[in-house]
Amino acid sequence: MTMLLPLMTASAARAEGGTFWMPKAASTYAQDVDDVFYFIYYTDAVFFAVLMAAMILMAIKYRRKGEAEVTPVIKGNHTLELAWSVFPTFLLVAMFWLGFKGWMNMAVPPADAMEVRVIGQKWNWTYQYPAANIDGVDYPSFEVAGADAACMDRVTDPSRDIECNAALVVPAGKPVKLVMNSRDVLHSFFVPDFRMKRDVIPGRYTQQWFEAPEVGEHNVFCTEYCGDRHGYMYSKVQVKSPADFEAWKLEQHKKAAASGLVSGAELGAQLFASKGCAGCHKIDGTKLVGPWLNGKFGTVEQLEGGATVTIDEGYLRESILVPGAKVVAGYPPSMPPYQGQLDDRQVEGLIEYIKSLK
Ligand code: HEC
Ligand SMILES: [Cu+2]
Repeated sequence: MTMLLPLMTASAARAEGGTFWMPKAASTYAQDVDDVFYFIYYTDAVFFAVLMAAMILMAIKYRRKGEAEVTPVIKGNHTLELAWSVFPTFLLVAMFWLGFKGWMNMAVPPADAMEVRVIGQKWNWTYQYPAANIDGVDYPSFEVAGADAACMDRVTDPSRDIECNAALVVPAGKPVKLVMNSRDVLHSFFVPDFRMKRDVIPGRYTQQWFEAPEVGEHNVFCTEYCGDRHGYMYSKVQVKSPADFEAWKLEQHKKAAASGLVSGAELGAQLFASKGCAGCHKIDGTKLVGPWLNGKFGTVEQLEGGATVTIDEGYLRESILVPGAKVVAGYPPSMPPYQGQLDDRQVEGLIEYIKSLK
């Protein structure tokens, strides 16, 4: 039975528009990944067939036929050796080139990509959508998280359906950038239909992007074993038409506003005042004890010692928790470390706040 499993999943994949090897391709770059896969696969298949056939034929043809037969001494053949080194080198360079090109495309999100924060946690995913101004109204950010209350008794009854985990909802035909980190251990965000997989790491931000051209639903798996209920870190990507997506998003924004939930940036603004940041940092482009923090996100910072760093989520997090790790050029290393004094939601709030300062 277990032997049949790969065959069964493969035929299920085919039924849904995939092939024997791959589930259906549902992102703009999925075909590039498949092309590299099939190029390597067929190259290997041809070499395997030729080598095995040659080996069997030679084993038969040149076998030792009698006690008296002496093994000939063969000194080598330069032409042959060069040929079988150079020819495969071209094939390897082609594999590298195809793979590298595809990887570069996947690694660099388009500038106009919509951003969603993805947070991995034992054992579910949280998706946070940023605050937005829609038709002149300011709405707070919102999140769709883990499982809803009705799903929670699955914790005591593992047979309960796990499909009630929240889904990542995105618009069709638009690039989406995921900025991901973990609240606890290493996870990995994998969407097979998109050929997209990236580790989700505590204390560091990783990114990946995708564009799904068609409306549909796709599986999300955690592919980094993270504990007992690793298999429960199951979710969906729901690709909606742009109009449906906007309607859904507006509804979520309104719900968040009605619940009085403060957005990450608002929490950050409160902390900025209450945790003493404002005593050393101004947000109007002037210097105090420390550098001003408005308009900084995405720019390049000069560090003490001559190095530079691009100000992204990872740098902000480090600057807040362990400011001594990278000291801004021209300033004393006098900022106190906030490691252990702020929880993850608070650090994220401060980062959201600093990102929002123009
Ligand atoms: C005692 C003064 C002081 C306090 C309080 C303080 N900082 Fe700083 N901060 C500094 C100084 C000085 C630097 C520049 C030297 C360095 O990089 O460590 C700095 C650097 C930074 C940077 C890097 C800025 C850049 O341009 O690269 C960030 C971000 C930052 N602080 C955020 C915060 C936040 C958020 C808080 C409150 C939770 C805070 N700071 C509290 C003094 C302070
Ligand atoms: Cu996990």
